[in-house]
Amino acid sequence: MTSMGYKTLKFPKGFLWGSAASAHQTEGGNHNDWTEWERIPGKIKDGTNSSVACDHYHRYEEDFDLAKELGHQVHRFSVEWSRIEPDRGKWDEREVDHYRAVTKTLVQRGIQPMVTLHHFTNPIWFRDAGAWLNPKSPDMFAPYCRKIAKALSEYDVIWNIINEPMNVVGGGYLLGEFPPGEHDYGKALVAAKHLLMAHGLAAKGIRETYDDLGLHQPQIAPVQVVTYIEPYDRSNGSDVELAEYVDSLYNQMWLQGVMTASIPEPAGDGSQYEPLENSADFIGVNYYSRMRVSSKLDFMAGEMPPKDDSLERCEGLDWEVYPQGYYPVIKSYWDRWRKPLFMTENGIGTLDDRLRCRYILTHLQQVHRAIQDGVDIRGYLVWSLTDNFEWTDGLSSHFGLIGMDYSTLKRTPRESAYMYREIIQKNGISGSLQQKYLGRHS
Ligand code: IFM
Repeated sequence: MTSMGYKTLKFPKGFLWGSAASAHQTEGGNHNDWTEWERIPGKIKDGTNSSVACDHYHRYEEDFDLAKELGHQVHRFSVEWSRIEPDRGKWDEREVDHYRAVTKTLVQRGIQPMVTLHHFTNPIWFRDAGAWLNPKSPDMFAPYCRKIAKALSEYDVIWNIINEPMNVVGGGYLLGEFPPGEHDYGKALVAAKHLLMAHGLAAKGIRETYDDLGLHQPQIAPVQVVTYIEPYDRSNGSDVELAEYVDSLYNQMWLQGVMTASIPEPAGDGSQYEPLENSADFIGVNYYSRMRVSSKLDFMAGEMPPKDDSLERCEGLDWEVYPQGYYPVIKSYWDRWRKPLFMTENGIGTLDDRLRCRYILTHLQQVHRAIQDGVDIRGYLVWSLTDNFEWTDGLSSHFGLIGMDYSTLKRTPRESAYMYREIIQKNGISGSLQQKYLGRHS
């Protein structure tokens, strides 16, 4: 059926729809390396911090009631390592119970839990031990992963291990915008190597934990942030070369390590790392925008060419809205690895909710196109369920399907949340919905 030229877009049976969030951005009351980073003047652009955030730690039932009402079938959240292991080797069992209750609450509402074990934040003791620069960091991370795998094993969880490792690397060790605030290419590569090893050891630990418990193996996935990278000037060979280099470093290297069970150059020497074997049942893909790079600028220092003014933007972060980059990044992962994909994050920070509707629809059109072309995509998650603490942008960024009044903590679903519910209910996007939000088809 068509409506003003738009085709109804049907998604495969069993396709999972939902949203994603993380502990530090929503819970409030954490004490980790980011908490201390936020207190340093100038680190968070609007001067806010995550001390209360959405108070999700106490209000997760309310949030999951809303997710259910909005039709969500899967919810991706993270466990906060610093709560579980506040000192090395010391476990806080009450916090373990807390995340058991969080997971159970989702399951009771018929929502599939997808659990991330590391979403940017580190316990203070881990930071003080040198964090991801410490050669022992993968071994320090692994016991916590086993602990949580066992604690949540009764709930049929899908496991993500480390969220966007290359943003941990880029933000923390190259651009210096995340803790520990380094600007050092060599250190960035060391961190990338240790994050890769940490993924492998964690996956192995989860698999062994399930085996020991006599349970079926769960689904485990790396979650990669992937940006569509383009040369600023296509006719300039140096720009083209730089774009290829940045793509290989930022979008490909880490994942290549997971998929080939090795530590690829330049983070390593290409040698095999056995724990990485069988550490990806699917690939989690987080996509937001494109990035243009120019050889006339110092990319490693974060210098970027001007944005395209004809494109709409994400507030604060100033990312270009670029749905046409989604299909090629999806397709390139599929062509290279032939592994199922899950769109684990996609969304926009804006108070213009009509823009959020357009953003979701135009990106889903690309996901649908990839599925039509044979890519095995298992689901799609909007970032995020509610507005939350957006790292360097603090509380002034609005990624939520549900708006948050931080003075009262009142949650109010936006129009986009209801538009998304209609898509979920139909497991598809009608022509009239596209016409309503995107206007007449050209
Ligand atoms: O808020 C972040 C999230 O923590 C990781 N992926 C990108 C989102 C938007 O910046």
